[in-house]
Amino acid sequence: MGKKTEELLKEAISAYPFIKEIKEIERNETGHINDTFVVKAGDGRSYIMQRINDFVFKNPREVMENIIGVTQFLREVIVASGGDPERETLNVMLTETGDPLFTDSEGGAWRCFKLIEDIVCLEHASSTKQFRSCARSFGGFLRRLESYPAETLHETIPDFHNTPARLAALKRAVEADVMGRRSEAAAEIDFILSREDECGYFTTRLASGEIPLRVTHNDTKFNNILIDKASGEGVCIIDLDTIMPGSALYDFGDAIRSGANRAEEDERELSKVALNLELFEAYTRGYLEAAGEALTEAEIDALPWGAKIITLECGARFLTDHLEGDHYFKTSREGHNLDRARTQLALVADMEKNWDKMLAIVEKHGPGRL
Ligand code: ADP
Ligand code: GN1
Ligand code: MG
Repeated sequence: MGKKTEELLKEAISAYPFIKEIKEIERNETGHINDTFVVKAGDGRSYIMQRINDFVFKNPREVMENIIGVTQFLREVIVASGGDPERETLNVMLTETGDPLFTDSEGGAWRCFKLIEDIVCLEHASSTKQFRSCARSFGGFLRRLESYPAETLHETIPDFHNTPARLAALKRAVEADVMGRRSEAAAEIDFILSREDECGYFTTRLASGEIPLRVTHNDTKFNNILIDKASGEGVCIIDLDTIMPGSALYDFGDAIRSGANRAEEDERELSKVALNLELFEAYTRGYLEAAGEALTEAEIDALPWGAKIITLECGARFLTDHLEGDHYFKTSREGHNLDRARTQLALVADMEKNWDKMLAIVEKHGPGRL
């Protein structure tokens, strides 16, 4: 950690009076967006301190308003069902002045959560049983938020899963080519643009009402669920920065993209990238077990499209960031975002190869067959 960041982190910690003494600070490198630190206090309690990425989130206060609203709502639902609200949802800690945000001397926005203990956080699922359990957690999350007043949510990132808008951004980045990286990415650019017709899959169906708008998480990457170390069950869904009205297809899709890929998101050996169909089936079963009754038949039929379009969109986003000079996603090596884009596109290609099998799996576990 740079000296400046360490100073600013300490400044932020001092805004939280319950952290009287710092025993240990560790950086958590899992996410691509925020700066995350685990802070162990003198009394043995631990906290997550996060500096919100203000390049990505232009209005951190609105992000926190969404999170406070949603976590308070979830807390009541969890208590009513006999669950443990300290473990099953994020708990936002307030500063000495009762604020969910602390602004440091350089204008950086910080927040603090209770650390959830005895969990693991993984890049992709290690067993079908574990993935199915996590799918039930994500499906349950959608159900728990069914009656949340969607109109009170801020749109923290406009057009977050507007795939045609993502493609338009890619085209602008290709055109501008500010880093001179266009020619090495020509095959990837072609791959995406040749699927342009499919990119309106979500937007046209949401606009026509064929698929309903719901309160969705929108970033259901597998490392955004904390898994109980002992039981292997999904415990808590985290990273609530992009909770906004959206589609269940986004949430299903991103969990498959991230959790059911046989390879890492930044794997360079593309022959390792493939959709694990057993994991796809496990997730489909778990998601439908928990959310199936709330989903419409059109949504269930479209689940494979959720997986494919979200993966394609994510590939386009990584590629755009690569072309623009890596300002959005954190990178730790040269060409990191290009590598990530390549894995996403290889996964799309593998989904296309297995398309009939994906459809058959959803059909097998779809409405009336649970
Ligand atoms: P990003 O937006 O950068 O992905 P996240 O909010 O997902 O940030 O946090 C990054 C990582 O920090 C998570 O993947 C998880 O490993 C860990 N983490 C975040 N919140 C908690 C928490 N309350 N308890 C335990 N671990 C957490
Ligand atoms: C980011 O924040 P994190 O690492 O959980 C991104 C997602 C991408 C994902 C790709 C706010 O997720 O949309 O799908 O990286 N989050 C944001 O790994 O852009
Ligand atoms: Mg995250």
